[in-house]
Amino acid sequence: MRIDVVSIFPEYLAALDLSLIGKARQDGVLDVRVHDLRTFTTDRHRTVDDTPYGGGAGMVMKPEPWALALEAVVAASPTAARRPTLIVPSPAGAVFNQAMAHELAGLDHLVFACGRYEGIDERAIDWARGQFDVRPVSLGDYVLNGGEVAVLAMVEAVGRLIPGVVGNPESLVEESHSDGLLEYPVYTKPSSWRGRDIPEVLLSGNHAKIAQWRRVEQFQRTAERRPDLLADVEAATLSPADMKA
Ligand code: 6GU
Repeated sequence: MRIDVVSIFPEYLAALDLSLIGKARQDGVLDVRVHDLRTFTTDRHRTVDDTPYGGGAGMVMKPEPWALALEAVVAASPTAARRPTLIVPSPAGAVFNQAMAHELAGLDHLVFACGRYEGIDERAIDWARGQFDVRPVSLGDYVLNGGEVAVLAMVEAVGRLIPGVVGNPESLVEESHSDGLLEYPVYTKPSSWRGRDIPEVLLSGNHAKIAQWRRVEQFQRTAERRPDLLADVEAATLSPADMKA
């Protein structure tokens, strides 16, 4: 997968050299390129922002450098035939979730446009719809200063779903949100620690019983912490054993 990130703070994305994503880049599974928006300015001061028409607080990112940067990214796209997906991180976007991560993990070329200040001139976004599948995306209902931290989160969530990025693909199967529920609690040695014993069923060796216990824990946890998720879980996935907990 090819990933391009355009930002006025390319150093923010240095964390993508680390850990599993860094390893995937070294292995050639992920081709991540970070671009400094200011290299696409044409004035001496390398200006990327200006005051908003209509007034109001803060600054707005100018459309010209964005168009030049995104044109360069399209020109260098390895997917010449298809339109790359342009993700515009914004608190005004659709909320990112695991389903979206899976969807994006199936694409060949993702481009992230990191806005700062009060956002990017809307005409640049509209213009981009001519060459990209444009998707404004939010991490949740709070405000960040810019898209960079959101890109770190999204690239990690998407990247780890690409075959070959996570060493053991089985670890992707039983994790929070993979089935719409939160993950069950996990324990490791010692079996007794500071007066706390692990749940006895986990020592039983009865794999069916363990699986059933974990399923019940998933439902209890989800009901307590994220009741909103339960509405989306298919009624069909509820077995009588899940219900009686
Ligand atoms: Cl994706 N961007 C910004 N600037 N703020 C956010 C966000 C994204 N998601 C939540 N808050």
